[in-house]
Amino acid sequence: MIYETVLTEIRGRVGIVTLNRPQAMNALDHRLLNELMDALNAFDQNDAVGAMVITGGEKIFAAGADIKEMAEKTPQQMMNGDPLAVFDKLRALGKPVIAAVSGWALGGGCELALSCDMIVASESARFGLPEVTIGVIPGAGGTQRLPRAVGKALAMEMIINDRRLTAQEALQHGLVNRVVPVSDYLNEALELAEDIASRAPLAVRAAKRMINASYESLLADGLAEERRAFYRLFETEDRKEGMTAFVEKRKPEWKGK
Ligand code: DAK
Repeated sequence: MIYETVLTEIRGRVGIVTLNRPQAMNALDHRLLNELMDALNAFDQNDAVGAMVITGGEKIFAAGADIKEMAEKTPQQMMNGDPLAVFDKLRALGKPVIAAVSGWALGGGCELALSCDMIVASESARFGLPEVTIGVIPGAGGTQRLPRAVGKALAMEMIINDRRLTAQEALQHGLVNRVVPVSDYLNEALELAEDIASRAPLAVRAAKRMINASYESLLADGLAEERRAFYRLFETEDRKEGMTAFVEKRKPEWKGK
C-alpha cells in the first residue's frame, strides 16, 4: 500500500508508522488520519507484527488537527466527517502501540500520543493541549485521558492555561514511560516494542485490553456504582438516624440496618 502522508516499515517484529507531513508540522489532516489508521489496522492483522510504533520527526511529532482544514468547516461538516473518530479505532487495536515522541506533540498530536499504550519521549519532546487558544477544546480524548494520566490539577492548567510540559515534566507526572536522548528515542521505542513482540501474544493482548479497561471505563462504571450504592444507603434506617441526629444536634445510635 502506498501512502502519501505516512511512511510504513516492518523492522524485526515491529510495525512502524511515521507521520510524514513535515511542511505542515505533521498536522493531522483527514488524509493523514485515514492513512495512519489503515496502516495500523494492516499491522494489527499481520501475524509477523507483534507491536507497533507511531513516530514523527525529531523536531515534531504532530502539531495537532489541521487548523487550515478545520478553519472553514461548519459544525455539521465536522460532525459528519468526524475525522478524529479515528482515535476511537486506535483504542480498539489488539496489539500494543507505542508513541515515539520527539519535539512538539500539540493538540490532537498530544491526544494521539495519549491514545497509544506507552510513550517513549526524546529529551526535546514537548506536550501541550492549546485548543482553547483557538477557541475550541481537545476533542479527541484529551479532556478525559489527560486528567487520568497527570491528575486533575495539572490537566486543568494544561488545557485551560495552555501550560506545556517538557519531557522531564511529562515523565515526572506519569505521562510518558521514559525519556532518552534525541539520538535514541526511536531505538528505545523499537526495543520496547520488540520486547512486547517476544511475549505471549494472547496474554499481551489481554493485558493491554484489561489495563485500558481499568483506565478508561471503570471510572464511569465506578461512578454509576457509587451512585447506586448511595441510593441504596438512602433506604437504610441508619441513614435516617444519622441525618436526624445531625439536625437534632445529638449523637446517632447505629443499628446496622
Ligand atoms: N494545522 C495546520 N497547519 C499547521 C499546524 C496545524 N495544527 N501547525 C503548524 N502548521 C503549519 C503552519 O501554518 C506553517 O505553514 P506555512 O505558513 O509554512 O504554510 C507550517 O506548518 C510551519 O509552522 P510554523 O511556521 O508555525 O512553525 P514553528 O516552528 O514556528 O512552530 C508549532 C511550530 C508547532 C509550535 C506551531 O506551528 C504551532 O503552534 N502550531 C499550532 C499548534 C496548535 O494550536 N495545535 C492545536 C490544533 S487544534 C476534534 C478532536 C480534536 C481536535 C479537533 C476536533 N473533534 C473530534 C471534532 C483537535 C484540535 C487541535 O489539535
